[in-house]
Amino acid sequence: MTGAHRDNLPDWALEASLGIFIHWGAYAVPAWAEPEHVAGEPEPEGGWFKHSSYAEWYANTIRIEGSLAGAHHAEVYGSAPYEDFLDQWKAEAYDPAEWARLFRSLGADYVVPVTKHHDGVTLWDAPGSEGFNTVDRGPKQDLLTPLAEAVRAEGMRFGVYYSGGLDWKITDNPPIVETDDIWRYRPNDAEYTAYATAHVRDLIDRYRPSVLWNDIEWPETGKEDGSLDALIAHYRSEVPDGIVNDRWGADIWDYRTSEYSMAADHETGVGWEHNRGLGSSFGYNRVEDASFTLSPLALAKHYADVVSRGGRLLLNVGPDASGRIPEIQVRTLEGVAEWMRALKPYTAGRSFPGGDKATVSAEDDVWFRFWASGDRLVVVADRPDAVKIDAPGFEVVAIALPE
Ligand code: FUL
Repeated sequence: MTGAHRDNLPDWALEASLGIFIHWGAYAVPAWAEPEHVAGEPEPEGGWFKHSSYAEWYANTIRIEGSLAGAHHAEVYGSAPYEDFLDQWKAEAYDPAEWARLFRSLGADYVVPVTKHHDGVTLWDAPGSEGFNTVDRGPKQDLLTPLAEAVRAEGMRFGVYYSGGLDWKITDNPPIVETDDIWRYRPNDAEYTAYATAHVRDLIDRYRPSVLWNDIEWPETGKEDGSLDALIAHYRSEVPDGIVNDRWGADIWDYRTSEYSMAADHETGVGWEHNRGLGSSFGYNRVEDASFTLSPLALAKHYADVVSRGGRLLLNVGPDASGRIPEIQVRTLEGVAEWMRALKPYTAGRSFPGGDKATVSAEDDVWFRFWASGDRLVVVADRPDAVKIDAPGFEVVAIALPE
């Protein structure tokens, strides 16, 4: 193993097929975005950022002139600064053991909460974050420690998401209205590098995360002065079977990620990871109703599709400000939990493509996916009886989609 890449993913990551992402932050207080657009699909007129369906981008979207989010904010909150939401975020119903039971009921292998999103609020008392974290304000507690404990008590692994690239507490730039602005307005200086490095080091030392999931690259100074390499080396030595994602903007990654309809070319081999929300947002969006949310059947198909192509699904939940996972999301998760749990044993030991020694076919109107799991050929279909399977030497397991 080098610092930059693992030679192979550890067994647990190859066996895993389902992770749960959690985007929970001060943005859960307003919990508002236009839900119509799915990331990576053709941009709406006026651009993606102005109409972003990501509620966790609220602090940015409301600053874009003419945005509906801005109008919504003015109407409901007047000129109140985003920071007020941190104090209004009470987390009064936070019950990580209940979350963990729900995630486990789906057969999840690992859980990755956001520990600092682009708004800069840290969900623990990160070094140097005094006055802008959930211990000093709002929930008034380290939200990560009890979650790590609850997740591990249910036999799952615990990972962390950290926004190394964007931190709107630190920067004071115009809003991001086009993709290039992300790179233009990313803090890259030595001071921020030291700040972010100390945060991630603290996350490693306190929580020993199995997944280190950085977002929007890493500040340039850290790439150049060797401190990012040292940070990753520290992680490797502290958590030898931990894995690192591919969003550092450096030659550092153990596996590739894709998000909604973006970056599909990253989906190769076994062990990549696809992330998306149950609806079109990661953070809770109160505007999303069932029409914007994956149904149990749609989630089952999405999961089978990702698994059949060698990937893991990192499925996001967006709790509300009290800490409850909204009913609309719970309905889908509970509706498909039994089915996903039953599929689980057949998702391990995948080889991809599953079918180089098998032929699986059906009429066009039959939905099916298949893969090899050890010496089994697993077929998931809406009508398994209508699928022709020729798989000499394989034990065939045909599984019907849920109703
Ligand atoms: C993106 C972020 O900008 C989104 O808000 C979300 O966190 C997603 C997982 O990564 O790049």
